[in-house]
Amino acid sequence: MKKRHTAAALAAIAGAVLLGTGYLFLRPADRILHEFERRELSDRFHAEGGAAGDIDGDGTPDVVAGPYWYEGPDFGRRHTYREPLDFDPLDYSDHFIAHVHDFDEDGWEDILVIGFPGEAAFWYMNPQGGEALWDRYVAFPSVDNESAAILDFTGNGRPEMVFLSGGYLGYATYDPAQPTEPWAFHRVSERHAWGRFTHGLGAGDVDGDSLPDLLMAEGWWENPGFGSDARWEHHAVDFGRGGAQMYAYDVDRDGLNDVVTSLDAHGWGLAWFRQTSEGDFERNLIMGEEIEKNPFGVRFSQPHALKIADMDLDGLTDLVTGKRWWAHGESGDPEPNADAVLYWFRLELSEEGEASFIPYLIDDDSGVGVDVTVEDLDEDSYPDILIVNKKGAFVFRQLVHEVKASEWRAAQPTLLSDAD
Ligand SMILES: [Ca+2]
Ligand SMILES: [Ca+2]
Ligand SMILES: [Ca+2]
Ligand SMILES: [Ca+2]
Repeated sequence: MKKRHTAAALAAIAGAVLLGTGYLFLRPADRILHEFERRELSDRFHAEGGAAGDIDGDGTPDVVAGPYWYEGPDFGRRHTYREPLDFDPLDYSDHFIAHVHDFDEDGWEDILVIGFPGEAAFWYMNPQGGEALWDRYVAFPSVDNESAAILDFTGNGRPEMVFLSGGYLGYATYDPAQPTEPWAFHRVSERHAWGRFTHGLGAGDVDGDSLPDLLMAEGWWENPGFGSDARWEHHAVDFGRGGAQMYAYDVDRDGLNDVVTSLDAHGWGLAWFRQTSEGDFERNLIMGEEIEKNPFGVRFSQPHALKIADMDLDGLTDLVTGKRWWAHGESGDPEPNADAVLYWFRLELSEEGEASFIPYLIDDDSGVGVDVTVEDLDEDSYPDILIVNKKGAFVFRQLVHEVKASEWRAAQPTLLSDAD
């Protein structure tokens, strides 16, 4: 497909420099192409999310996809760490969100798995190499929310789980001296009518005091300090119907952290909410249901997983998301059989500080699960992507090279206003 741009449009989308002569100069950084090499690890449905970490301790990242882990750096050798099960794509797996960490501190990375929403989370103890199935321990008996998070939320160097349980929002911690004991849940909110299938959850510093707050579709909860007994104050904001992972960071670099979220995990919409000096949030649609609700005409439904990462290492934090194909089977949700696309959205700031997210298609036959892993898997500093979902398991290695200006231009998405 031939791509055309007016010079002005190209300057607007790429930050390229238009001189008075009408000749377009590209900065060296504007001639870098970011392409993704697709590697299919499996075409079976084992899980809705993967994880990365150095499982075999050889110094290179490996990847976890359901009951298997694959040896880096080429991911060619597969190992089984727990009972392998193939699932029907019309149904659901028992493995939604995973994380690699050495929970018992024996020097070998272990695997934490959050299962079907409302079910238990288990961690699997690495038997220090070998091919035996790993022993498993209950981390927490009932983890609600479809975007439960595993991260170092408290800043103590160890991962915690953030989720809903019994109608409360909170986080769970483990005791490294007793790693096989169930984790302790710390309530943050009042009790709500939240069920196991609640959508949208995230941790991020909304008010700029360096403490991570908690985000849900109905607003954010203000962290009073982890040592404090004070209740976390709820600030009501309409962040959509319930999306995926939610984030707070300063998108437009005005000194106030903003919120980035998918608007409806099983419908349409991706947006960033600009925080005003009054603490209100103004919605800026990145992608809506109508094709014209994205300046580049990109639209896809079911954005059920979202990650932030500086994909091109330009200092601005970009987005990775895609379609969760067949989330409710072949006839549920809007456009269930549309291409299972995976995109990254490059954040661009104009000199006036106006933010735009430029969509780049990575793949059209994978999409996302309930999670998407964005980490540097080949140790070249550029983030790569691991997808584990109903289509199978895939690694997308980011390849970066400088090209001629004409080749770079041809690879850029076309503005709708500029299309033939
Ligand atoms: Ca271990
Ligand atoms: Ca801001
Ligand atoms: Ca960037
Ligand atoms: Ca990389």
